Amino acid sequence: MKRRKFIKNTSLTSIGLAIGASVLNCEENKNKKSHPMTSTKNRVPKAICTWGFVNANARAGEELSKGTKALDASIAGVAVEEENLKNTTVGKGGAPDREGNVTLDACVMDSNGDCGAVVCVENIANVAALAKHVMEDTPHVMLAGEGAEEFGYSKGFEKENLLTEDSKKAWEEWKQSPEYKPIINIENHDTIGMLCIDKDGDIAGACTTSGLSYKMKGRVGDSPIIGSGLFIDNEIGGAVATGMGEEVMKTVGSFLIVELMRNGMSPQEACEEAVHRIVTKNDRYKDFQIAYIAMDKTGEVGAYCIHEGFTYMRYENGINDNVKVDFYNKA
Ligand code: SD4
Repeated sequence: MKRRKFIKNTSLTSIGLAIGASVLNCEENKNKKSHPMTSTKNRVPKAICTWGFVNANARAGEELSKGTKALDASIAGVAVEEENLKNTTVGKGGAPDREGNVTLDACVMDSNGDCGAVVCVENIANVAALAKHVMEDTPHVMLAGEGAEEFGYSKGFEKENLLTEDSKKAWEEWKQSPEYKPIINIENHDTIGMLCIDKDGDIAGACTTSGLSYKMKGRVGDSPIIGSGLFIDNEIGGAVATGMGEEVMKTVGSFLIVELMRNGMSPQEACEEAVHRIVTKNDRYKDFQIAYIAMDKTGEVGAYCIHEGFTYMRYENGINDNVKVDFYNKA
């Protein structure tokens, strides 16, 4: 593809997701029959996820090895961290907002293009599974707050207090001098975003978080926003984001990466370009982290971030590796 046409297509994302999506879909339809990534031969199931979430990624990989579809493997994988009380950025045990409420956000996207999301959920830990119910059992894509919770209880989800003693103690200490300053690479683990490709070659994913620690009440970041925290196009690939959600949302980061791959970039090139979009428009990038991981239809993986310290997990053929990621800020 000629460079000029490539730039024309990709810049559409900055004038709006809806317009960009429809125009790019025209391009996609034109190219559908000949797209090089649609072959389903020789594919090995694979799971990747943000940060060093060894157990979560192993769980997803084992599910894929048993033949579980990509969406259910992703949800089973991220549930490990949603239930991990020691993880203060996902699920039960997550850090609260500045008023002491733990509020969870999550979304899922399936290989057929369906998706579901929940935001500001206060009393249910497995919010990625809840997002799948929104996708499958409602006419909607996203439910928020009490409505999402009531729907969850009707589906049999347990009501639980998500604020653990440890998270409460840390919040009380924070309140002594309440400065809102998200820390780059918090303890080296963070939001979990996961992408799986199953034995049929189908790609799906999930993204789940308690969001930024001590955020304003009602704040929602990129993680549950389809196109920002997660995007899948089963003909092309998928991407997920972690880090400062506000900056990911401004560039519709995961959608951008998938569209860049559609236009011929490798997953690595696409992740790098998406980070460049952020750092070139924002001279405050030294103060926040953004990291992306992406996988294309052939199972090729890429990842890139602003600051050193981000890693991702990769499960393939029974091997679960933690991979160090190249970064932009080398100054
Ligand atoms: C958010 N992106 O709520 C999430 C938080 C995160 O690394 O991933 N932090 O903005």
